[in-house]
Amino acid sequence: LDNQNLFSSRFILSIFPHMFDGFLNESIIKRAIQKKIVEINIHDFREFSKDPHKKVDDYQFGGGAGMILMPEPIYDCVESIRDDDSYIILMTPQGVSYNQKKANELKLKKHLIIICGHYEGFDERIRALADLEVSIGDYVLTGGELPSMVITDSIVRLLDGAIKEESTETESFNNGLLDYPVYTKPVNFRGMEVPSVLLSGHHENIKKWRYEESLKRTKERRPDILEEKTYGER
Ligand code: 6GU
Repeated sequence: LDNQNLFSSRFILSIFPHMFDGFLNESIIKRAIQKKIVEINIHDFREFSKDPHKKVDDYQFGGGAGMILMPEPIYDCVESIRDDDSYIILMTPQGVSYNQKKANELKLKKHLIIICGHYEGFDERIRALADLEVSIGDYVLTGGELPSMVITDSIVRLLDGAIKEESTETESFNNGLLDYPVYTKPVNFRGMEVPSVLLSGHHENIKKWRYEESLKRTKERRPDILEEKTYGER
């Protein structure tokens, strides 16, 4: 069997490396790093600035408000870590919308480099470095750091050994449907009962109930993904 991710590494470029402290040091991500399922390195491209004050941004030509990230520190930083396998992502609200399908594609990349912009924008020539520009949704954030954590989280949990296999197989979006409702103890909580079929021990009926609930929930909440599932993938 070809284990796609026996070892994979991700390099995140950001001038705010401490934003990643909590993310890398808790829960599933921490464990995946300890288990050597993934290696994640944060590179502060400010260290590549040749300016005596470690400047990485400047005013824009033509006039206008806001500071723009300069190309050189980012190019120098990328060139210090890239190899033939590197796949380079630029986080920007102008990028393609991120989704589960993209996560499944990106988990196959052995060596990801994720560039986080910050401030008002980045020099257009930085785009030439990227294989892909990614946005995590139609709203504006102060920088690419949170988005880079969002995509890293979605990828790491898919890597072999990061979490129990079953949980990624049945979850929302993977079969193109939202999750069915789940319950744990107690059977009666403040008058709200666990559906009796789940207590029946009848596996066929449980399976059928879950599928129907998934379908119902998807119809109610996300008819858009249901249509994509029915008509989209030919
Ligand atoms: Cl990738 N960056 C920023 N700054 N804002 C965003 C985004 C990225 N995705 C959605 N909003």
